[in-house]
Amino acid sequence: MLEKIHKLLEEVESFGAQSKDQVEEYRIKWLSKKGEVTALFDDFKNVPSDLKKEVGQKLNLLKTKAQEKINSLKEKFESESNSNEKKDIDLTLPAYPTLQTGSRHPLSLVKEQIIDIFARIGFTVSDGKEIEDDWHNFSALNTPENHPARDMQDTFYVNLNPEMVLRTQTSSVQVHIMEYQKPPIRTISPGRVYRNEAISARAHCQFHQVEGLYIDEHVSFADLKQTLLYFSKEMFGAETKIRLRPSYFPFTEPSAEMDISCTICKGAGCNVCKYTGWVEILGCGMVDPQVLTNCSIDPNKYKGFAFGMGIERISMLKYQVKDLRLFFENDVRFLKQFTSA
Ligand code: 2U9
Repeated sequence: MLEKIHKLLEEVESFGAQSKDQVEEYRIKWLSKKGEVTALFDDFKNVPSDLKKEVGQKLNLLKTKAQEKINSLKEKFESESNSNEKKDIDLTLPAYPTLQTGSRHPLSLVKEQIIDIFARIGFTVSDGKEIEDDWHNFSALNTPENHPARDMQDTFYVNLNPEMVLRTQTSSVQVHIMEYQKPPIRTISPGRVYRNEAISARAHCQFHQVEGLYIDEHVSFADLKQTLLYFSKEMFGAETKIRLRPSYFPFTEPSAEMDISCTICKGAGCNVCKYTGWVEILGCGMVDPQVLTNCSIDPNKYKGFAFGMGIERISMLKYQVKDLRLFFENDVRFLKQFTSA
């Protein structure tokens, strides 16, 4: 028996496995229920009693050594396979799951830019209600009873008695301001407006406006022109030119529409400006004295200028968007093209 133990001890000490499977093979060979070391323990009862002490010690030593060898080889193979797995990790890959970062809506970007440009010359921002009464949306703004803008085909009526409408212009916000605030007033009103239009590439039943109002003593048309020139250069670039064409609005007199030199061809002529070199971006004028009177402001003491523009129109020119509907569809393929500066 001692001889067998010594042979096995030598085998254990010299054993070096090539693989994890081989370690398992030898664990079974030595230490399993039918293993060689286990068999020696079973035979121990037949060892003469004078040898029991020596054989017992050697047998225990063999078992410990075999167990230690198996454990250390197992550990070796496990740590090797772990480090191989680590080697396979490509640290340059993006984190998983890839998180998509959002982007600001182009209309928000342009709105914020317009607010910023006017804030630099002292204009505040006024907010108001989207559902308005007839007075603030139409009557105070000198829009007579029989004006086509009041037609149900142009305006969404929410209630007929009393008449309540989805606002068709954000100048309604400024009527409220004039009613409770004394001049000087220098404010812009960005916001959503509604018109009962068929939806197409050029028209929608909702869009966004910025209307501006400046009321003080001695405000002149020259102030209006210079303010709009400043805005156009800040928005479209320092080389931008403006021109004013006479127009008509119920709430301003005189009234004008303003063009800027085409941002695409710089005035040379292209299909964006229809080969005129100019594109219309806003309407403006001196606030009609009747509108001031309607809002309890003395037209003999105060004058004012006003202007209004569609944010979609400015955004279409700035980003060369050809279809208005894209702004309302929230297609991420469109939206992710816009990043804030
Ligand atoms: C008050 C009095 C007058 C605001 C003005 C325009 C001219 C104008 C349009 C541009 C394109 C609306 O979005 S659009 O369809 N607006 O042409 N808006 S003057 O006049 C005011 C504002 C407030 C108290």
